[in-house]
Amino acid sequence: MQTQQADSQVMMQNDQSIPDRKWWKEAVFYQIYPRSFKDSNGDGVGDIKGIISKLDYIKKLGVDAVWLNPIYASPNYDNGYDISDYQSIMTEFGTMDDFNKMLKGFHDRKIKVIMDLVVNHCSSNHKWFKEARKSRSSKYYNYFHWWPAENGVPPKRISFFDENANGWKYNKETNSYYLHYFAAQQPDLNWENPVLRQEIYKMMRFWLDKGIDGFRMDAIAFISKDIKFPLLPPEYNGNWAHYYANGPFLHDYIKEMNTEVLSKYDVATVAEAEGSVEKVIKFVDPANHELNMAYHFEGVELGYLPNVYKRVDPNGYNLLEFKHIYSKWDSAFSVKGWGTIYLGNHDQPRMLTRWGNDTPEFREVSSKMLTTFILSMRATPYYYFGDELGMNNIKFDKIDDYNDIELLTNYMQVKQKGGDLKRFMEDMKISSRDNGRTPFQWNTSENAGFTTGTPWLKINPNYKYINVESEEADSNSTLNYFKKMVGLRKNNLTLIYGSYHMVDENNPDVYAYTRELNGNRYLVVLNFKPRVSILTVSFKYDHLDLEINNYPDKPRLNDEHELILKPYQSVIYKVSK
Ligand code: TEU
Ligand code: CA
Repeated sequence: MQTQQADSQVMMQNDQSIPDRKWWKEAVFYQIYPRSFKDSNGDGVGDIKGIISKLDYIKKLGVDAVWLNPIYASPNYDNGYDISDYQSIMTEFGTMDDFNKMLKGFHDRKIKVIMDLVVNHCSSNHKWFKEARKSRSSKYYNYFHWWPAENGVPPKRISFFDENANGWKYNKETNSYYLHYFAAQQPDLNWENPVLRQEIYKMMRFWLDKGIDGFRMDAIAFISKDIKFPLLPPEYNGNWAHYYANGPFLHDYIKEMNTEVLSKYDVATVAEAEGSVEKVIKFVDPANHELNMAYHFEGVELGYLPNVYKRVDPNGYNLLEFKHIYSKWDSAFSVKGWGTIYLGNHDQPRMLTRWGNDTPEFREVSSKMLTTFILSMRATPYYYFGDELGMNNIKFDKIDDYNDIELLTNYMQVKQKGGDLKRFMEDMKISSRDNGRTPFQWNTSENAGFTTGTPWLKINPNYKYINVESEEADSNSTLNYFKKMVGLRKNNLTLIYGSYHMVDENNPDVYAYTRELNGNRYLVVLNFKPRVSILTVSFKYDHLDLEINNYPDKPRLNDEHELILKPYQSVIYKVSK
């Protein structure tokens, strides 16, 4: 085993036949939501010292890089996405000294660290905004977008996190309204102002000079606005994010950021980019010299009913549409740039509940099946912490259990309109962001070993059996399956760079594809249904050798080249001609 691995690593390093190899294409990223990972001091909030105490756990997963959600100073209206000082650490999370130690700890273990860059907006507690709002003649006034009240009521802008959905807020001292796409505590920064842009570049250099390995760029597609603020184009009705994501100077700003900052470092950059393939691809087209990877939304947006806030279709999602979306993005990035693949993050419910099946019968198999999908596609995996354990939605019954500003402001909207709050609460059990934010489950002790105090968000009671300690001890656990799958991807350039072709494309129950490179071929087979399903292997082959399987038994292959799969069964074969 040891030598085999070493051999294939040597093989990987010497493989010259793949153009444009990059560490960030070959890496498996692990996303950590620091607030919920590990609390070191009993205040109920995860922190940097907590992360430091678990570096070996992360190393053992086999991942190559982590993305940390924001750890900067913040009043936490949106859990760190409202930054009051970009160059200091949130008090609850620790100090800059802790940060330096953590970074070194990751680097000593050969794990890269990318950080969140949140520059569409800052916090209303940021010095810039506190000064700006005092007077129109403040040198910071133009760091933000304002609508002077003498011009009347500003043209409607929708806010995602506002109880009236109003994206403008009146400020008395300046007799003007400021723009906030997110909460009123998150004023949008004015990228039109070159002085502001330089401040941001300086801040980025500060972190890069410290040695961080890149940025995940939050809501980056929204930074450029048409500052004449025309009426919202009606064709975007209900899809304001797509309008916001298409500002007139967006790509000029990113190109400038690249010239001024990014081009001087070997770093990974990933654009959180709402929008169509044509729009998103611009960020990563190498000819544009902007960013490396794009993180699209189309996959996770599938399966919601139109015109209601985050209500999933009670009939579930359509696997053919799912296959179509992921294939479309694969093919876009096969021509230009590079993509990412994920099913969960801090803005999403737990992948197991949303895309798999969290009933006791299918929890483990469907979780392993989804892990197989994420780690076998041609795109950099961004794997969300806790998914390796098979964590699922907590499904709160009471509004008071929730913390998320998005949910709470949308709840207020429904309430004000006299809408169906019961229904809203039911919808949120499936789709709310807090489902993905409950604390990590380390062991069976009180509070799952996350904290000795009162956790900031309730812990899923299933920690008694879904936790690191129990799963490390069980060779069949989802945790051990994840590690195995990471190993399989990392030792096979074919699973990273190989071409992708769907097999039995119109099969409504099974998602199957081959990955092929330099004569090596793998077949990935994923049964997305809670029942036996059949895949027709529609190409010629000599042997199918099993590489990984989420069941103890092999799928049966009959004489008609049909594979009979158990519920949620997933397998990867090495194909020989
Ligand atoms: O999310 C950007 C974004 O577009 C979100 O509104 C997303 O669509 C929504 O959360 C889905 O429910 C980023 C961050 O990832 C998110 O956590 C922040 O709240 C948001 O920006 C504002 O900074
Ligand atoms: Ca703490």
